Amino acid sequence: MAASSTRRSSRSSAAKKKSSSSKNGAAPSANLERDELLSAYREMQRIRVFEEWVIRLFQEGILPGFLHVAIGQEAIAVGASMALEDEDYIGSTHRAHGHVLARGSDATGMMAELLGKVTGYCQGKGGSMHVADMSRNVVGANGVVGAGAPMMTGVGLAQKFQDTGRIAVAFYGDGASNQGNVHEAMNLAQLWKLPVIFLLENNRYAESTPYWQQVPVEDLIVRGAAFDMKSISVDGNDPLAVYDAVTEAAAFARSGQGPVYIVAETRRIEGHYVGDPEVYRPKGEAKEWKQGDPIPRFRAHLEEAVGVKASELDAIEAEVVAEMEQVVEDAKAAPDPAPEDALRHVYVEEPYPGPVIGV
Ligand SMILES: Cc1ncc(C[n+]2csc(CCOP(=O)(O)OP(=O)(O)O)c2C)c(N)n1
Ligand SMILES: [Mg+2]
Repeated sequence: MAASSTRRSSRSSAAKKKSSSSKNGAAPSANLERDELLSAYREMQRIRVFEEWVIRLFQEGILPGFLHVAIGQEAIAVGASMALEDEDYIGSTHRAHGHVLARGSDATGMMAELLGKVTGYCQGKGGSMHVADMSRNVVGANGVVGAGAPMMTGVGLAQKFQDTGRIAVAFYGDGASNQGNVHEAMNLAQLWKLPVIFLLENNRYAESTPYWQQVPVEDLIVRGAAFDMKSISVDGNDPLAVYDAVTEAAAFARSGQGPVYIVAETRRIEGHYVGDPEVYRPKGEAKEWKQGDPIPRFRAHLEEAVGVKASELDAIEAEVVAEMEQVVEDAKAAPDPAPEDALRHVYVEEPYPGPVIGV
């Protein structure tokens, strides 16, 4: 499968094999090379700057629609993606930009989609909540909360039937974790030992409802026991911890032992949607949560533990800013869809043009 030109965090199979077979019980991330760590930092910055543009373009009235950013949650998207093979599948949520970019999807195609341009991933008809990129096995963002879990369970079933060796990852939130269909999906996935990772991003909010008002358990990890499912808790604001967790989960799922449940703890620094007045939020909470922002935290790690010079990280940041300026310029300049195509792409047009999952 061809990698997109913007893919930067793609890891060779050889590097992955080395990482997942670390000696002396060391975490797989201990084997990541310097350039892989810098790639992860760049990818987190790319997602952040992309979403800062999303906010700016919305505020300028240029970007239409209902938009959700995952600012502060970049470590999960990037750490998880680094641990997956290119051929694996992911299913995302309404907060999807980071997951999709981390898989190597083209940022200009993404921005064009958000702007409703014909060069967008869904020819401008999907927008932020429905972007999909089958060239990268991104089965799609999803506006239906919790719907990714049964979808990716189905994708996992296809992998098992066809013995592809690929796995399916369902990202979902703490709010989605209360949906019945998520529990049904986890139940079947475990019953049939499907190669699925249920990756719960606990950002402590579902729209305006804080965690304590919607979840009756202190720690969501206990729910894995209901399905006797291998369960891993992880600091979702640390990309290396996420990488380690997903590396372990992927090896387990790929080996045929069944699904894995991961709970990644993070924080929703911004509002639920772009423009959210956040009247429900305790004063000072967002500011406090920003202290745990994964990007400066990872930067400090790179400087202090890896010995990367500040100037090198500054240069990466400047390159990302320039890249995203170009992305926005190119996406804005792209043509709009033709009015006569407004009613097309509702039903499949024969012959079916897309790939069939698992074939
Ligand atoms: C089935 C369904 N119910 C309700 C909604 C409205 N809704 C959109 S986002 C959201 C909150 C989801 O919270 P969570 O799963 O924690 O994800 P987060 O927004 O925190 O990323 C809700 C209730 C929806 N889109 N779909
Ligand atoms: Mg949430």
